[in-house]
Order: sequence, then C-alpha cells, then structure tokens
Amino acid sequence: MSTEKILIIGAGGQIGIELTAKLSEMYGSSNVVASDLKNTKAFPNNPFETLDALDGKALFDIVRKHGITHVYHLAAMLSATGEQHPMFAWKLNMESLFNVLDLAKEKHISKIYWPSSIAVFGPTTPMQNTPQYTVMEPSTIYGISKQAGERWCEWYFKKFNVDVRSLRYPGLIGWKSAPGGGTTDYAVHIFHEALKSGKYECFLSENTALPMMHMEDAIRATIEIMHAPAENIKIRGSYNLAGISFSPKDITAEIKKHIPDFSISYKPDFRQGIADSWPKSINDSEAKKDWGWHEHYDLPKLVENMLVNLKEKVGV
Ligand code: NAD
Ligand code: AKB
Repeated sequence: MSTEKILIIGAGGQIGIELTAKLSEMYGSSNVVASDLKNTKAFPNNPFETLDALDGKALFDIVRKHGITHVYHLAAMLSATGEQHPMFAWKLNMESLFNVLDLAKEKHISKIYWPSSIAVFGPTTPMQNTPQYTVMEPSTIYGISKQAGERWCEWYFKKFNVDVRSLRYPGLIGWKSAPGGGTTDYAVHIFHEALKSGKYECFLSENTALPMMHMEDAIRATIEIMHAPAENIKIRGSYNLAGISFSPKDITAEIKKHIPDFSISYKPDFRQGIADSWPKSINDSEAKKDWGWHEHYDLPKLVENMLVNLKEKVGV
C-alpha cells in the first residue's frame, strides 16, 4: 500500500499528462489525484478534481478530502503567453505557489515539487554552459516570476523546513501532448508539421540555439529529485538541467535524415527576443553531483523517438 497520496495541479498540461501517467504507474492511479481548471479525457482511472490553483480554500479542501501528502504544482502561464498577459501571469505564477507552500508550512502536506525554467536567466547571463550560480536578470514576466519563485522556495525551506524541490527545465519535447504558450514550442510543432505537410515555418531564426530536453528525461529527473534523500538536495531554489542544445537549423538537419524532403522557412516573431535572452547551453554539474542526474537522450535519439511515436502511436 502506498503511503504517498499525490495531487497534481495543472495535470492537463504538457508535463502534467505524462507525470500523472508515470506516477500512477508507480503508486497506483487511485493514489494520484489529477486536477486542472477543466477535466479532460486524459485520466480515466485517476480521481479528478476541478481546481483553480488561485483558490487556496478549494485547494485545502481537496488536500483534506484525499489525504494528500505530496503536491506537484505545475500550473503556470509560460513565457510567450505571459508577455501578452503580464499582470495575470505574475498573479497566477506567484499566488498559486504561495497557496501550495503555505499548505506545507502548516504541515498539511509533506513534500512539494515546483518547476522553474531556463527563463530565470537573462541577457546579461553568460550564454554558454550557464552555471548554476551566475548573473540572473530575466527579461520576461515568466522568468521574473520563476526567479522570485525560486527565492521563495528557498526561503520557505530555510524558515519553515518546507521540503520543496525544483528543476530549471529546458524546453521540453514530447509526443504525448502539445505545448502551451512557450518560446521553445517550435521544437514540438516542427515534428507534427514535418509528418503532416513536410514543411514548417519557424518563429525563431535558424541559428537560435536553446537548451531542450526529451519529456521522458524531464519526467525521470522530476521523479529522481523527488525521491532523493533530503540531505542530498543541497539547492532549495532550483537545479540547472542541461538537456541538449540545438538550433532550428540543427533539428531540421536531423529530421531530414528521416524525411529528406522536409523543408523549413523562418519568420521570427516576438518570441525571437525572448529566445535571444536565454542561455544557449546549461551546466548541470550540481544536479549530477548532488543526486546523480544523467540524461539519456541526445538529438538523434530524440528526433527518431518523436517521429516514430507521432507516426505509430498518435497517427500524425
Ligand atoms: P502547460 O501550459 O502545458 O500546462 C499548464 C496546465 O495548468 C494547463 O493544463 C492549464 O489548464 C493549467 N492551469 C492554468 N491555470 C490554472 C489554474 N489557475 N489552476 C489550475 N490549473 C491551471 O504547461 P507545461 O508545459 O505542462 O508546464 C508545467 C510547468 O512546468 C509550468 O510551471 C512551467 O513553467 C514549467 N516548465 C515547462 C517547460 C516546458 O517546456 N513545457 C519548461 C520549463 C518549465
Ligand atoms: C517556455 O518556452 O516558456 C517554456 C520554458 C523553457 O520555460 N518551454
């Protein structure tokens, strides 16, 4: 019998769908409560709760009702959408985090996972092999909210011993779900269009390198950091994760090995400015040292996996 009762907030999103499935495999579906603003067909076997993460009272009631011990708080507004709705992005990303941190401060839950992002870095950050500790002057509201969130997580840990763990994900690429409102979303859309129409118009320029990661690696990293002994988690802000760094030109060359006629054109929009402010590659030696992180996917493996699964399992 599992003693962990998990609540996933934002379970219907790109990460939530895959994390809910993986945690359900590990703990049993009845021990993993999925929640989001609206129900989807994604969780036929899990308890589901309709929840606005800004409603602290409703969140508390759900935690009490299900005897929740661990919360994975994924609801947020991402970089591109956040620039369109800055005040709401700030409200959602910050206030929902406080609601969850306060549950742990009051000892209603014992462990929290909350993701940060490479968006915490900005144009004055060293762009190559960006270290864990460096200049951080994010220029998006999303990045500012994630940076502030990291500091709050560390503060709650130091002041109230709240066991909160966090990763600075790179752009995540998976075949099971669509991304929502990010700057790195092109690296998922490109596969769908390569299979559907053989061509793709990219909203970033051809040499814009960014750190990315296969969703399987990201889910595994999430589960590994949550299961690491507490004394190994030396960083209570958020850990760098490197993943794979590539540009639209690099991923196109790799896709062309499978679909030789695939073509790409470039029409950069406002997301180019966001991408230009982010690191090109990340140093994740602290995650490797503290809790043994190691990624499995390189670019050729990622591209092959995406194309095969989208074709065979999703029918794109
Ligand atoms: P997503 O946009 O795909 O999913 C977010 C989910 O949260 C959606 O299902 C949405 O309905 C839900 N949601 C929004 N507002 C809510 C509210 N008020 N109450 C409850 N649910 C609400 O996002 P994602 O890509 O799955 O990202 C999840 C987390 O990971 C976010 O914190 C994001 O910042 C972080 N992250 C994602 C990436 C990435 O590449 N996907 C990279 C770095 C960090
Ligand atoms: C985004 O592009 O906003 C996200 C992220 C890297 O945080 N994918």
